Amino acid sequence: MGSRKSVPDLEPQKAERKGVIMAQKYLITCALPYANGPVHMGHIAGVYLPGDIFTRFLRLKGEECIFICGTDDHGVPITISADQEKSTPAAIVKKYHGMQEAAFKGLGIEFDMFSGTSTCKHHRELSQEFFLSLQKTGHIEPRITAQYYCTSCERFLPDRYVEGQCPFCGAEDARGDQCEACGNALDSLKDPKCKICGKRPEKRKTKHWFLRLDKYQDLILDWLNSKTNWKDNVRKFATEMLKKGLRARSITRDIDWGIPVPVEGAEGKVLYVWFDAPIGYISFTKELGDRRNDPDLWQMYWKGTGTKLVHFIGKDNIVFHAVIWPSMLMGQEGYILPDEIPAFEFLNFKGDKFSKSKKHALWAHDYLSLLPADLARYYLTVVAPETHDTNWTWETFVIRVNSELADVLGNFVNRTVTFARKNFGGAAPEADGRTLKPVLEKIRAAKEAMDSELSAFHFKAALAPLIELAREGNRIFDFEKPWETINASPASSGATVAACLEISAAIGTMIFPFMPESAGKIRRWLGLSEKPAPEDWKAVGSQMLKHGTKLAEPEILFAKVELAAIEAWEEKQKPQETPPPAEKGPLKVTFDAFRQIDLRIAQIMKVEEIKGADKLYRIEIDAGDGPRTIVAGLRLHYPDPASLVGRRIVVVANLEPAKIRGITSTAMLLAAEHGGKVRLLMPDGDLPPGSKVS
Ligand code: B3M
Ligand code: ZN
Repeated sequence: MGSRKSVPDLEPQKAERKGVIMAQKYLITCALPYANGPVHMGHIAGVYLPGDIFTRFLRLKGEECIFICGTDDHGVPITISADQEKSTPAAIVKKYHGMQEAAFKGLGIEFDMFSGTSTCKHHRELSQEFFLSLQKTGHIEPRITAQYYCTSCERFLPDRYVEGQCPFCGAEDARGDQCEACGNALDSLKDPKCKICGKRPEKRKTKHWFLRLDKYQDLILDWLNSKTNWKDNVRKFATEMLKKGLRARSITRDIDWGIPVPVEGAEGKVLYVWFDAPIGYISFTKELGDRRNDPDLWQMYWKGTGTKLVHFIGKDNIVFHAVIWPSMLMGQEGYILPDEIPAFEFLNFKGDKFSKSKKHALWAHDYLSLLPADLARYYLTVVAPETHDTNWTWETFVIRVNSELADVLGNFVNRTVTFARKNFGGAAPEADGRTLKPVLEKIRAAKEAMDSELSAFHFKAALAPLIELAREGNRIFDFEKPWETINASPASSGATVAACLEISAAIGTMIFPFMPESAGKIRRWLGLSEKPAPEDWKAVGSQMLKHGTKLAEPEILFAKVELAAIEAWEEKQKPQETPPPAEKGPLKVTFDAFRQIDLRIAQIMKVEEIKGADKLYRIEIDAGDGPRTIVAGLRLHYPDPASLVGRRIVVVANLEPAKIRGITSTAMLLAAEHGGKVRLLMPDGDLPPGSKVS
């Protein structure tokens, strides 16, 4: 490996360009969201909505595609959230996976597969396979490196566990692995701090496995140079990384949540989350094959020559998808490479970045409790951060929804269908060529514009002609005044209405990728199937509606929204601040509160040292209700573990379990401290384990 010839994957790409491929199909993915929080409208705008619109559009045109996503369940983002929420990584993943899945569904974002990297049954094996085959060809190798280590927390501090100043741009809150401000990948920080305790960590030697990205420099460069049609931001980020020269990157971590590194000597280490996450795209495709009873499906897509692989991602994920992930794929046998990476910029919220920690966000599930999905889908398309950062404000949301959706699109369709039902016996009147011909021409022009713009990932520009078509419809309706001609010349009134119904049918079909629910309503009123099929797309621009088609009773397509009501709702959403304690001075605990603490006598059964933690013991106790485990910082104070065994001590037995060093501690022992000296509390006399302390 390493020589240009031996990379098989570049071949299909070349073949495709020559057009020798038979069955063209699309594999569309959206970045796997970390399962450590709900999704907000910034995520939706930049990744998931464009992915969904694009997939719906391709399906509408009859293209074969699969749309793959799922949660990114591993790595430090998850363990930090678990620490913060006093929970476990698995519980955090479960909670947010469910929330995210529901939010996507609520917004009409319909993946064929929404799995998760910790739950997909193919994922561990496939990730380890990737690792092993790269190792076999010399593209992964172990090295001893110095990593941040916090002596007070007694642990290594990978990635987000350490924060400090970025050595490149000077930003204050850079993380151990990446600076968000300048996008640089980091391995050292100025003025580093432990994220857990705030102390300054030291560097300690540890063994890690490195992906030899340096060996891919030329291959990636050649490949990127062939992507002349890619968006500027993608080319810019990727080529900048190449200009600095690709360097070997550590792809293992000292944490206990993730995929075990499948080699000897790597016990206790896991794969770096950015190594296993993109492999999820493949494992989830395998899972889709299981679900469809089609075990070859994944090969057809990932190794078949006719697949166009499209990754929808945010700009912060560019280097991973345009440089590192393709290198990982090139190092395997027979995989295709990304064909398109339409990365968006960021959507801000009211002028500031979305921020979970600062509680500055519009969460998708909150939005859905207030307003219909299609309004957000529309607004997020017209303010899409396609080429630069954009902004969600409720003021512009209200203006765009009311003046474009309600006043133009909704008004046009509603007045047309209502008038037709009332005056033409509940059915479509007869069209005439003179009125219909120019209308069909306009429809075809709008369709062509939408088609070519969406094919180039210009979502805003693809939607605009559809609103323009509704505007045109309103102009025709106003100019021809069918309500005036209905008595003197019902045929000419009918022809106007038939032309307007035709526009409505075209709009109802073409807006399906953008606003599927509204599209379904319009089509149903016009006697068409709610979900348009490829034949419907083909029919747009020739006459779609037959004379006499029964029309269903419409409801208001888009009700107007009110800024004041939204602001009042938002005010109610705000988390209630916990009131400050009424008086100063030490906290007083009521007797009832104190009685709730389950203090008991317990006996120490077993004491073990914890590898790599020189202050901690793993202690097994009997607290009268079966064995329990405690992780306690006693090692320096009781250096001989055997001296502790058999002692009776006092424990809190109803404390919430906490995970310390990968061990779940289910009780807390009581000890007293004076001048740095720590001594256990022990009962006076021979009380059996489980005795209540009061
Ligand atoms: N979870 C980063 C993110 O959510 C990461 C994406 C993985 S895509 C393979 O921004
Ligand atoms: Zn620390």
